[in-house]
Amino acid sequence: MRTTILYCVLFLSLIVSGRVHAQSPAPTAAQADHDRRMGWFREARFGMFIHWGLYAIPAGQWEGKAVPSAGEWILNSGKIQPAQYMKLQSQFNPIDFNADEWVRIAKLAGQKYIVITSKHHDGFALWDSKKSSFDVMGTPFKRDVLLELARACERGGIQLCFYHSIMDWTHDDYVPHRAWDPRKNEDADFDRYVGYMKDQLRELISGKYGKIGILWFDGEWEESWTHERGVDLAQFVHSIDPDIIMNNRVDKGRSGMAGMNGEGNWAGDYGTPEQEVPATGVPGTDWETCMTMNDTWGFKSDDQNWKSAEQMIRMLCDIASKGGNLLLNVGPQANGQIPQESIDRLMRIGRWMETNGDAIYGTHASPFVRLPWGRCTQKSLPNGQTRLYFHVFDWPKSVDGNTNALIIPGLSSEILSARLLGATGFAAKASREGDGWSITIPVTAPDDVSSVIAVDIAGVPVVTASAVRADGSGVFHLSAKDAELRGHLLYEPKCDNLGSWTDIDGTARWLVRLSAAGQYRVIADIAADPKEGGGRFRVSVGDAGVAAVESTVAVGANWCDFKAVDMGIIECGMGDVEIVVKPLAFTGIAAMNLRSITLQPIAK
Ligand code: H79
Repeated sequence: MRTTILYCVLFLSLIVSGRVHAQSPAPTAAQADHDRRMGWFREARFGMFIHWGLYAIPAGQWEGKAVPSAGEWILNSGKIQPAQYMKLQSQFNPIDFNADEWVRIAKLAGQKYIVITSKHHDGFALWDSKKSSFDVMGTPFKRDVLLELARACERGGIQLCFYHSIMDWTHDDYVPHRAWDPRKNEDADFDRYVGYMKDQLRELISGKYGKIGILWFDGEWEESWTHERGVDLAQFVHSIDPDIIMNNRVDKGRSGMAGMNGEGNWAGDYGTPEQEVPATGVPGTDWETCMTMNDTWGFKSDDQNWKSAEQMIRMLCDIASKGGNLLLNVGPQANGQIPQESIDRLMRIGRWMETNGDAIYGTHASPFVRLPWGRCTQKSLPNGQTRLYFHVFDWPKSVDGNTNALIIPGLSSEILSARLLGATGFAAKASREGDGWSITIPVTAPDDVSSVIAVDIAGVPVVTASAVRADGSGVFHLSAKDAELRGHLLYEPKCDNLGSWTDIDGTARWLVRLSAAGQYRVIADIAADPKEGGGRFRVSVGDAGVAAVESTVAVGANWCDFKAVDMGIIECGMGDVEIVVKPLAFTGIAAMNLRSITLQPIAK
């Protein structure tokens, strides 16, 4: 075993979030424009994604065989000839389609906007398009689905938005054609394709379908789509309606599925993490996580891998606490019905939103880096006070069976009032406790998924970082859940670890309070898949890495096969120090999964 001495230094800056409202410079015209467009979106926080098209007919099966991958990708994943796939048009007849019913479901769920696929990658137009015969009017159904939905949204007070794919697998002029497509790329005229796409978009945003909230572009990653084309398309859309929000996929700025833009000046109003929730929000950046309820966007008959309503409610709280929106997908069946499994979950989410919606709509990101029992969102009140919403996932256990308290660590601000959403009879009282507050709460949680306590404080929140303390034996347990994350890595609930650690600059950190000087053994609980993972990593004090221990990632059977790695011994003075974990080198796509770091005191 290699022994390394790591000297701990005092970590000085304790105040992590005073929410300093410094006098900021006047916004640029572009910034002001963006803020004006984004108003309703920031208020809404929760929307319904609808993936619906011809792919709902095969529903994941082609010629009797299940095609792996998402249902709407069947043409690509099943290597189906585009001409063959297009014949599905003659089978599209969703006699149970009822736009008012879809809107009713979205509203009951508490969703404020709908983003529906006007056109997905397969090129099929779900509206009456004068520019293409590959549209819904060429099906036996012959009804303008988008027009019916637009009317229903207008009646129901839901903001309608369109998902529109740039990539188009069936259009003659889109390149590149799929590799198995006999059409030659040389025969295609991509400029003509872009003209066609603009013509179709003009049909969608010129008023016939009401005022469209978002154009949600996708399929921008192929090399035929360029930054110049993205900027041009965004200008084109705004020349018709300057209020339309566009996601970042109109341009080339998105870096991977994490969905946020890399360095550069890109068109588009917001980032689009797909199937993941960022570890933290990015202050000053708008974003929206899009997420499926099972593992497909377009309906698949054999996908029963449903997330629970509990998971999705907590995901919504988590996202709001990081300043983002949740766009939750449904994939209606070929008959026009939203799967019952989706409806059941949306109704449960809706019941929660009915009581707790105030803690989601129009809120801003949490002023806390982390809270041991849940999440926080906030709203500025007109009188200069701030309302903090504490989303309690893990309700505290009553010590005596009669009284109970929620500890809010690190909140310096004065609490003026506290109340429990959805529990009219209970009067919550707040008193100072340690570096924060204690709030009286009922013995049992009003909602076993997440109960919300709304707290009004004077001014803007002043929060100090709350350091991890040693247990009774002097051992520090630094768990994945409690880490502050920077860069691309995620908390993964499945095996309770930090993972998707694909970013060499991605760090996990904990503030630790050492009440006495001494030596500590550093144990890291690590897993790595033998094919995909591996590399070296470091545990250090602060970011400089002057004082650090290093180890090779222990590779096991899979991503959840954890092994304890003894990294060596550190010597610490007393005080608050920040322990930082960072990968140094990868041998695969991600370095490791980290479940915990343990600091064990060495007896003198
Ligand atoms: O419409 C749903 C999916 O059909 C679609 N987006 C959601 C909203 C989707 N398209 N592709 N994918 C999902 C997965 C494809 C990912 C990749 Fe890539 C495209 C991997 C490489 C190219 C993402 C984009 C990562 C790098 C560029």
